[in-house]
Amino acid sequence: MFNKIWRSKEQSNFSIEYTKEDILRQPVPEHVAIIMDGNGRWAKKRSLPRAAGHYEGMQVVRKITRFASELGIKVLTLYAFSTENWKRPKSEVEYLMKLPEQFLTTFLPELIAENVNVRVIGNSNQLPEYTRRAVEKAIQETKHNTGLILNFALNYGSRAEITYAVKEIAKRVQQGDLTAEQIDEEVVASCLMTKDLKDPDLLIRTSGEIRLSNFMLWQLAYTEFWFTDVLWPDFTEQHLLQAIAEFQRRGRRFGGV
Ligand code: V07
Repeated sequence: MFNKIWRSKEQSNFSIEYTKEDILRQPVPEHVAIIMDGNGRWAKKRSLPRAAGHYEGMQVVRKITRFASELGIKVLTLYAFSTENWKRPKSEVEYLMKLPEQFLTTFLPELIAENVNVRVIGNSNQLPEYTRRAVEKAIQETKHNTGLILNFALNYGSRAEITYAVKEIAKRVQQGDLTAEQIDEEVVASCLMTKDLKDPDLLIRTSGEIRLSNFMLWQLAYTEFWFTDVLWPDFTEQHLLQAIAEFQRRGRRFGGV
């Protein structure tokens, strides 16, 4: 309570700054999902190549992963590359595909030391060999870790995920392992790539876009949404605290009977 600092609008975009301790007094969302948008725009504003924005965005992934772990968040799902992103210029796609390897070469030892469990959702088959190899190594070397689950959505699209699930279920029915009557929400959820994860409690999207862009359509049915104009490379720990504080405030207002 006493840690809140009031600032004038000129000094900061926050009317109230929160500390980690403020936030930890109430339940923290267990699963936070983030659409990390605005890297290209961040670069453009600085007359830098788009790649510079992606690189800076990757540094923010490290920072926010550390902080999510400190806050005791159980699952952090990050939208790193969508099935739509293949439509971008070839050189940009090539740069993006090198980021997982670059990220993990320098950061995997820390992830291991911090007991982080790396996972990926999305279609890995279409990824370049070096990308797949780096990601697979991280998954293998952290698979017994019991701390934060760092879940990257990589070549992920929600409609493709749901379509795959429908096919899976159709095959089971065809084989006689399941009847049409037995298909319920639990069966559908068990065929999604998130089958071992609870649904996100909080979705954050940066950069001022107010849409889902084919991200976790099924899983976000009951999720609280928090949108900000801040570009992903400018996203700080304080922004995450702001989002969680708002999540907690909504919980207090509607959580009662
Ligand atoms: C990417 C940086 C963050 C902003 C969004 C676009 C650019 C981290 C990863 C990553 C993915 C899998 C993995 C380890 C790291 C990543 C892509 C783009 C394609 F196992 N950041 N980041 N992958 N950006």
